[in-house]
Amino acid sequence: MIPFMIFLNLFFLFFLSEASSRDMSSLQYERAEKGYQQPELYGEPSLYEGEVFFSDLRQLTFGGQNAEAYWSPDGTKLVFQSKRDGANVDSIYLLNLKDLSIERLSSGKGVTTCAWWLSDSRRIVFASTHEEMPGDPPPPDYSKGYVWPVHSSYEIYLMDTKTKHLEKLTDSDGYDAEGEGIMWDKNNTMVFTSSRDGDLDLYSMEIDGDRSITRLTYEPGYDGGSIPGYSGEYIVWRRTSDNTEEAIKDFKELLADDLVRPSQLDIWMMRSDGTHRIQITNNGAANFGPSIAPNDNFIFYVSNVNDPQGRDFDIYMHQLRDSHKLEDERVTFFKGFDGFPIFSPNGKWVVFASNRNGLVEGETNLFIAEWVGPPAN
Ligand SMILES: [Ca+2]
Ligand SMILES: [Ca+2]
Ligand SMILES: [Ca+2]
Repeated sequence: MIPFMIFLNLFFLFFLSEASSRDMSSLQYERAEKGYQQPELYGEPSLYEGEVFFSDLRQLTFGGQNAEAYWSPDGTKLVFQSKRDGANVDSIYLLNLKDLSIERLSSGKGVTTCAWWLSDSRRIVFASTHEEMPGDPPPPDYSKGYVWPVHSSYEIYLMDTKTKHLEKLTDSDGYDAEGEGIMWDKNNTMVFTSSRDGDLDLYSMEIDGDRSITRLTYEPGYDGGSIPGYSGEYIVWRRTSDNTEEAIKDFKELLADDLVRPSQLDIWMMRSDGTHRIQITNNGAANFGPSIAPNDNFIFYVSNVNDPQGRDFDIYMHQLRDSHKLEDERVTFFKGFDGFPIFSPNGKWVVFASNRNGLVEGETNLFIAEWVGPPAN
C-alpha cells in the first residue's frame, strides 16, 4: 500500500494502501502471552473510552513505523512492513506470535510494501523496487502540488520465508503492488493494483495456477488497496471519489509521471469476480484500509471523517447484514492515527496499527486486541 509511513509523517495519506476453519490463532496467541513482556519504557497500552469492541489490548512492536500486519492462515505469525533501525524505507518483516520475535525478510534494498501470506503459511508476496531502484527513492516533485509517487519499478515477488528464495510474479512497465489479500482456497489467487493499462486498476493472478492476469476494474481513476475476505467471496477496495472529466485528466497526466494526487477516496465492495460492485462510504473524507470480517457480516475501514483536516484516523465498522444499522460504528477513539485493522482468520483477534503508546511523536506500532464486538466468525 505504498510507503504508508510517508503518509503518516506528512499527514495526508493517499496511498495508502478460506472459508477458514483454521482455528489456531487464539491458541497460538495464548502461548505468546506466556512469553509476553511489555518493555518497561513503554508502559501498558491503553484502550480509550468508547473502544468497547476491543479487550485485552497488547502491543506487538516497540519503535519505528510499523503497519500493514497480516495473518498467516494458521494464525501463528504476521508479516508486516516497517521502517526501523534508522532505515529510510520500509522493509518486510515477520513477527512470530509464539515468542513475539521479529525477523527481516526482504533484503533492505529498494522500497517494499504490501505483504501477504499464501495458504501454506510459508510463502508470502510483497512488492519491491529493488531490481530497478535498489537505492532510496527520490522525493516526489511537489512543483505539481501535493503528489505521491507510484513507482513503475515496483514488481510483486513471491518469497519462500524459509529459504528466502524470490520469484518475480509481475513484469510490467507500470506500477505493480498492493498484492495484500490472497484467496487461499482459489489456488492462492492474488488481487493487486497495477498501472499496466494506463490507469490504476485491480487485477487478479492465480499464483498456484497458470499465473495469467485478469483485469477486475475498468473505471478511470484510482482503484487500489484491495483485500479479498477470507471466504474468497468478496473484495473490498478504495477508489477515487472525484470522477469529473477535469479530475480524470489530472489523474492521467500525473500517472504518466508515476504520480498520484491525494484526494477523497471511498470504500467499495464487489464479488471476487469483479461483478456486483457497491459503494460503501460516501462521507467526503479520506477512507482507506478496508477489510472484511471472516464471516462476511461486516467491513472495517479507516477514515478521518471525524477530523477531515487532520490525521486523527480511526477504524469504523460497516454492517453488511443488519440493514437496520444505518450508521457506521466507530471502533477506535485514540486522538491520533489508528488503522489497518485485520481479523485473525478465526475472527477472535484484531491486529491494527496506531500512534497510541508511542515513545516519540509519530511512532506507529502494531497492537493486538481480542474482538468482543458482533460475531466475526
Ligand atoms: Ca512494474
Ligand atoms: Ca481505475
Ligand atoms: Ca484515531
